[in-house]
Amino acid sequence: MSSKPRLHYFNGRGRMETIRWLLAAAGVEFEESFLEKKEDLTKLQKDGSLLFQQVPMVEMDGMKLVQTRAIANYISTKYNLYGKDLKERALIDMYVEGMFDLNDLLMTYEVQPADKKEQHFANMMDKTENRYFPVFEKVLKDHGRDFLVGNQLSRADVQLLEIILMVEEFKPEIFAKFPLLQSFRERLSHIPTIKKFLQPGSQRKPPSDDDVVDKVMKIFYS
Ligand code: P9H
Repeated sequence: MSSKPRLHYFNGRGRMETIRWLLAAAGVEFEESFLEKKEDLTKLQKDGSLLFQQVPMVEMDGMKLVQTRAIANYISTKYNLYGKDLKERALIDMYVEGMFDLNDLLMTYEVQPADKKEQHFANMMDKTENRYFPVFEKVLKDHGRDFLVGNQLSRADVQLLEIILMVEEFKPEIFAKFPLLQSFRERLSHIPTIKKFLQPGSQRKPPSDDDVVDKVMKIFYS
């Protein structure tokens, strides 16, 4: 039984991508079991591997962890990505919960029905440009350090970089308004563990194309 964490999800971003980012940023190698068909999900549901009959599920340290935020909390605490004290943790939690709310909009765009896509896109870009990015641009300005919280890398930095790169795929011109987010992106991309995860051939997943969306529909909605 290898001691590497084993991630159970489909071969795409969705709710597991943030977990992949946190493990990669912490320099932790992991293995993946991809759900390819509905039976792969029902098998896990039937053998009691999924507390709430849902994935993401991560097998690590003898546990079958479910619920994306719970998994992210465990990994962030174990690998010292959660700040140096309770106050830093409170700041990090506020920032990453905002990021999860934005990421929910970004990650569900691909699986939107055609007639809802345009409205969903307009809303997610409006929230990005007028609610979330102005907050993180100001935090970087006021804090004046390399990282969002304290003076060490935390999960807030990793999850912000994940979101910046996703938004860049949708609307790169948006960053003209956020110069500090741009320099943050550059700076974080040079951290060795993150640089490695950004290399072609890493376990980072590409945006979901129609094949992946079809597979998601078959696994979770048929
Ligand atoms: N609170 C895929 C792409 C983007 C966004 C979501 C789903 C929720 C957590 C089976 N799991 C389509 O909906 C697939 C969750 C976990 C939980 C699942 C069922 C989803 C998706 C697959 N559905 O944060 O972990 O919604 O297992 O029976 O509910 S992910």
